[in-house]
Amino acid sequence: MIDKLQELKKRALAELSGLELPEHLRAWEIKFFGRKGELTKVLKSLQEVAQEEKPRLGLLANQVKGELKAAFKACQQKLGSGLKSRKIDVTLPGIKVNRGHWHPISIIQKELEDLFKSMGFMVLDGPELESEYFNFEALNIPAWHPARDIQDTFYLKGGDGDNQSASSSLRRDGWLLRTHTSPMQVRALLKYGPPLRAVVPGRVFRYESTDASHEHTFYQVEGLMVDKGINIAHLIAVMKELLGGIFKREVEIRLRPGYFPFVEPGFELDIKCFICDGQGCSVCKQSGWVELLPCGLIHPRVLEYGGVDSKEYSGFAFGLGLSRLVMMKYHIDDIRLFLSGDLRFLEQF
Ligand code: FA5
Repeated sequence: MIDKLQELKKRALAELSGLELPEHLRAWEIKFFGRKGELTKVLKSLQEVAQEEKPRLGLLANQVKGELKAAFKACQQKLGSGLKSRKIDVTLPGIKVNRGHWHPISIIQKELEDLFKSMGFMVLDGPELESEYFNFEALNIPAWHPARDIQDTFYLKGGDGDNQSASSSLRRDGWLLRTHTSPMQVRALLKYGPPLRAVVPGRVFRYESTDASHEHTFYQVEGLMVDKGINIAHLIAVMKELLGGIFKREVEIRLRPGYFPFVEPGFELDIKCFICDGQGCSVCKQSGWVELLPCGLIHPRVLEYGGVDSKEYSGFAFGLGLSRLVMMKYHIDDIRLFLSGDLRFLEQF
């Protein structure tokens, strides 16, 4: 035990004298004086030595402890004062802090907001946690309607939703994660009334399997314009302005009939796939076209749900797939990259 104590003292002092920076002191202290430190262990083992040996060894152990503590204090003072006298070159460049930057979806969202503001549209925000009433029913999709199956939905357990409609006995009045930004059509009409021009960018959710062009969480921009005499010509003019403003080049589009219960007539506006230049790839599912911009004239029943007289007013609405638009703009070939959190991807923007 005596040899052990002497050896420990010698080694601890040698290590202490070798320390050059104040930040190393803590590690030394833990090594010898910590809860499981070397000296602590020796002191604990004193309990096991023979009774007659205890006074002598106890004295020695306490001496070693005292000497090491004193040496530690002296070293603390020496290194501490060394730090005070150390010169700091204030002209050296500072440590660069990495500043964040906008996500590619936010970049395009802001561009779109500016574009629509310049055309007199309001930019609105809507709830991501939505009632079945606004997500479906007020959009002319009652509970029995097969169109509900098109959008696989994350329903929430419990809750009564918004008790807005007394009409349908089949209505479940539950809460869900909104499957599209369209619920804001009726919410905005109820709040502001016509004439109305508004866009609503936002995150939407669908319970579906993912692939290169499908995510469970993605972004849309809803747009609507309601006034007297609004027709398809207004819709096409605004769609053209939108695509020209974002792509700043000629974009090949095709318009085909599309079915959405909340518009009549309804269209699907597709753009030629930028990833493969129309040749066919995983993003456009080998078709050469990307479904981007469903739109149409707002169904009279939806206007009525929004408290608008459909005989006096008409309007158009569109639901732009923002995530897919960003993919086309930056030639991104997999939608899953957006939420991957991969800095190698994000730092390119
Ligand atoms: C809708 O969501 C309608 N609310 C759009 C609408 C609004 C029609 C107003 C008429 C009037 P759809 O389910 O097709 O429609 O989605 C709209 C766009 O969102 C699609 O064209 C596509 O670009 C994008 N989208 C749809 N599902 C996904 C998905 N899983 N991942 C990424 N983008 C998607």
